[in-house]
Amino acid sequence: MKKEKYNVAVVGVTGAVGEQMREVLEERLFPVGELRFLASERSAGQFLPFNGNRVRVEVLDEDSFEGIDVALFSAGGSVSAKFASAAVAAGSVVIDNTAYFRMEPDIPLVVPEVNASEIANYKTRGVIANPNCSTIQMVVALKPIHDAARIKRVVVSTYQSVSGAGRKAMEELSHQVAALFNGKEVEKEKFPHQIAFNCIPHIDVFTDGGYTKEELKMVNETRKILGEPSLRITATTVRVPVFCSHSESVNVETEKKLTAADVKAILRKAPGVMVADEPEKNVYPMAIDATGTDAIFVGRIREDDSVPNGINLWVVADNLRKGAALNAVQIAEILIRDYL
Ligand code: L14
Repeated sequence: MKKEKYNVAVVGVTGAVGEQMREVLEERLFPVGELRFLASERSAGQFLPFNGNRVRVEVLDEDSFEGIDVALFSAGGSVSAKFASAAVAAGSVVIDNTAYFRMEPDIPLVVPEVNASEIANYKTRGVIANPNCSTIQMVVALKPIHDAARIKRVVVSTYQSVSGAGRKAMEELSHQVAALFNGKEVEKEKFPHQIAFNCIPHIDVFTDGGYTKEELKMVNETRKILGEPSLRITATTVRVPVFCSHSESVNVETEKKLTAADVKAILRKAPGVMVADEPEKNVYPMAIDATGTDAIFVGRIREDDSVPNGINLWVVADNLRKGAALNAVQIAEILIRDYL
């Protein structure tokens, strides 16, 4: 018999994504039975609001998952590495928002608008991986184009907000801006350089080939989610002094010719996508408009005449919501509807 309510644990509940997890669960009326807020010793003991109640944050340990149906993890890869197995052993399904499990072949990597049917494969390991924020917003826009005309190659450059690096990183941007206006020394900790009034072409760590891990995540995760292991795709990921929402310039080459009008029509019908493309009225997607919303905004849709079948897109979404918390909760909704 189907349960009416599901016991949910949120790991990393005090973080920037954890906060959005709480909001999204509440907003979408997720049928929450028992709710367990989990965090490190440092953050435990505080109370956080949920549906008009105050929920105490408990210390995460091996015994935290007794009776939990769905465990949403967003406390960093090392925490997932250490505690996901305890959750699975307790019978929970883990939805993991870190890079830790994403590329494991027997773990589904899911964006509901693109490959919801993969959720069925949670059974093998008890874990479903939530993709990287920059990957999620791009594949939601690419999938309907791929279905219509087969994508041959993708070149993407990102303009990523500081919130992806967490609350401290957001404070760092504020503090640097204030310091500069007050003639004080800029302090830096979360980013390798001053982020205020700057662009830093460096997210996550560098690998031997000269790409950062963030760039390789976009390449490998996109291939996995689209089920195209040899898709030609290259990425440059850049941190910009924006608080929330990531923007992306995406160049796409397709097998079949699509006009800009074709692409607009395809994207207008695409699930999760909002076309914002009226250049004559200065309407195009922007980070400040996307923040706090659920959609993937696509605009600046135009033909790239430097190749036979090229299209340029500008794709913007709230990286903490669709890029993280919302995507995870959407996965949880399908999981409980179809499998638990
Ligand atoms: O892979 O610093 O989920 O903006 C996403 C945010 C990696 C770091 C991931 C950032 C993270 C990234």
